[in-house]
Amino acid sequence: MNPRSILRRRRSLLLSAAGAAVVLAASVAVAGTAEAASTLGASAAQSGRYFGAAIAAGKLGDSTYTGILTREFNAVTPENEMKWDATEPSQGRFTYTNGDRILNQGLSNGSKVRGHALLWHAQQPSWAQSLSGSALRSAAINHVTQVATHYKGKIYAWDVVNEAFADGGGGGRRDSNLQRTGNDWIEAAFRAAHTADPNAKLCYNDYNTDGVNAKSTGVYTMVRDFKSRGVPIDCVGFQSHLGTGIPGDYQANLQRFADLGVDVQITELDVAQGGNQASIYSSVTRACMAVTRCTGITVWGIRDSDSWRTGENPLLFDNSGNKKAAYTSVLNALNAGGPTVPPTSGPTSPPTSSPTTPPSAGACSASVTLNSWSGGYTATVKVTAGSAAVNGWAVTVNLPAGGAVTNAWNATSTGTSGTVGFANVSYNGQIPAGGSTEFGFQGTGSGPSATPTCRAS
Ligand code: 9MR
Repeated sequence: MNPRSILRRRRSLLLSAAGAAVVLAASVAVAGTAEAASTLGASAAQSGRYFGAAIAAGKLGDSTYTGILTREFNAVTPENEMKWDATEPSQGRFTYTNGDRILNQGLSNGSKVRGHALLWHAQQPSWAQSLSGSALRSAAINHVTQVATHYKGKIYAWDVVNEAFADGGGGGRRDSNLQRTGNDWIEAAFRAAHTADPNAKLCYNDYNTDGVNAKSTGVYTMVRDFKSRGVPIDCVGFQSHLGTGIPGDYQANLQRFADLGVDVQITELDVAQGGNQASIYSSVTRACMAVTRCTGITVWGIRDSDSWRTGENPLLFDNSGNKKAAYTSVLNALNAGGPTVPPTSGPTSPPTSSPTTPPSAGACSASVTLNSWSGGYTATVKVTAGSAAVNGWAVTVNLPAGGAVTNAWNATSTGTSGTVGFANVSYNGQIPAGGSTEFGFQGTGSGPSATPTCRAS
């Protein structure tokens, strides 16, 4: 959908919800403490949070722009430079020049870098737009793997998948070429990203999910399912492109996601200029500050003239780079403080240390569930311990001729075709008596038809 019409729809939703919205405080508490910091980033950092901006590589030569950037912000997001059309303009040819400029700008300023976005229905290169089925699935997973590998160890959080849920009341997925490759495309993307960069936080990011509504509940249900099945998701991004209102349950919505065990982040904040702009900015900031797992806020641009919302003046600095009232309201809300983000809420990649004293060995069994499409599949393998605890396991799968394993998660693999071996990784080798764990792999051709064998150690 055209971003303008998305925004129009978004705004009408907000307006229609205005009657139910909380009454916003007309004035903002000023911290007035010795700790009050004078820039957004420094102020956010006092509670372990970041305050970031989406930036454009083409503007880094503008000294007013970079002056505000380096003074105020301690996180950056590339507005367009890490999207699929920018990073893989023709299939298999990767271009990172502008993405790297954003990365280096951020890192050299001591900032966190949010990667945006590995897979999205929009801003796909034309070659990907014309693919479908297994060719698109493979290309998409390869894209995730290549880009996340290029930036491995440098990205604080990746928007692995952007805007995959539909608007309207259903709470279901948006139709797209990616969605038509199978409902599991999102988890396949998260698994590939986790394999490529185990230390980046992996986020799902969307708009119109800023309050409790059918769309955000659809995302919530997906995240809950991912957490229950061990799909590596660490965070959810709430874009928060707001009009003249804010959902009354904005903070409660953040909190319900945080309660699932993921971080939450405000990822693309901008607010239409009007009487309420400063107080809406303040409300968003206070909501994040009140949620322990809300790790940071990003505004979608620096000056009003940098915004994608031409003419709406939705940002914190005016066209000349002067601070607006909204800036002051955000700074005050940050300086008012909130629960500190625990340092332990870093990437939730599983521990890598191995047990030193292995428990005694026992038998195991394995079963496979396939999700197939024409020319490919993903397999989920359940490994179940027998009557004794298992300290390590090896599963053997026989693949039909012509197919190959392209990607595996939660296991190491040996071989890609014919008889393929999978073994536990450090964090899932130990299975209690009668317990089970899961690993998965993706392949071309048809999936295995016979029950895999399992050997315990
Ligand atoms: O701000 C981005 C603008 O420069 C691009 O033209 C546009 C293309 O779709 O994408 C804008 O950023 C979007 C972001 O990547 C995802 N959420 C919505 C943002 C505003 O459209």
